[in-house]
Amino acid sequence: PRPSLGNAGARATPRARARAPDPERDVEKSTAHTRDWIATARTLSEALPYLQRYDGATIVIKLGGHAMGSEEAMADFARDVVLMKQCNVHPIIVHGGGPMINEMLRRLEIRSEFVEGKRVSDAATVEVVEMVLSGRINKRIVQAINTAGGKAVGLSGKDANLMICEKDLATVLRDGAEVTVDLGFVGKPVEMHPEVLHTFLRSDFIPVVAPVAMGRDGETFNVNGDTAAGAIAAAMKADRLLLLTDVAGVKNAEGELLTQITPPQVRELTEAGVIAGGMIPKTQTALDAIDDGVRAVVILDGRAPHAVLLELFTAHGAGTLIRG
Ligand code: X2W
Repeated sequence: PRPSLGNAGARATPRARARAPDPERDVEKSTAHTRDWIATARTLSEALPYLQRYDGATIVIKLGGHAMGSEEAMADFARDVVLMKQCNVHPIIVHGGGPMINEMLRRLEIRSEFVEGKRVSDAATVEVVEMVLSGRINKRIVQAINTAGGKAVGLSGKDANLMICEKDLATVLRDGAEVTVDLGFVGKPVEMHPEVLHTFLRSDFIPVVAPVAMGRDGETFNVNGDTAAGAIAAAMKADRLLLLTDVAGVKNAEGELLTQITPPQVRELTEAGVIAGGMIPKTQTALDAIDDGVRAVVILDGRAPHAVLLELFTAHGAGTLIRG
């Protein structure tokens, strides 16, 4: 690995420049806190091996609806993403927005239910899902990244045929018998066309993807955010898939956080019922992504300050790393 000039200096917008610290003016303040500044410089210096390791890497970050906190937390997340790109580490953001879809469906008095972690989506529901995900949430993230001085581009699985889907079905146990449940317009990705993402990554752009996609007959499909992120990470052969959620990671039977586990261990913990509920779709996404060539997957708490930087650029790490 070598230090890369990457995109250095290419992207400071006038707004970002206006807010940048002024070394001349801040000199008095900095001498008053010399120790703090040395600690800051040391932190930056210690990041060097990580910056070298991830030089030119592709990192897919799934930002779940539960991990999207206040405006301040969103601004921090956006800054971290822009910092990554500035250091020649290429983020692709895939977002969810389950709680925000729930809220809009409630306002419109449309009832909604989940089967196996997936929202049963009739035509009216999928219309609302697309409006909320591709509209409100996608643009909120794009705006936050651009405010931090980045160049985000919002798209969904429909754009440039990024993700073609087929109807997904769920199999559940009812009265001891397996039954297939029709989830409506819930899609599973079956054909990926990631060229558009490669084009963005070669330039300064940061893609932000909403998990909505098209079927072969022109239907609109609602795709689970984790599933979409896994499919995109696999298609991009990403170095890392980070699943940002509202829990610390995978825990053992004693409730202790597991910092690193292998796919066979994930299967054991699932069979033993230790991995359960909402964690199952995440670990399943992780196993599929690793099978499909993603180097490692990390499940971590996106509400923790600077979770992404902590995971990528410090020895500390965060959450649970799953690697073969
Ligand atoms: C999800 C898409 C959003 C999502 C939904 O309708 O809620 C399906 O369930 P989170 O915030 O990541 O949970 N789609 C099929 O995944 O949001």
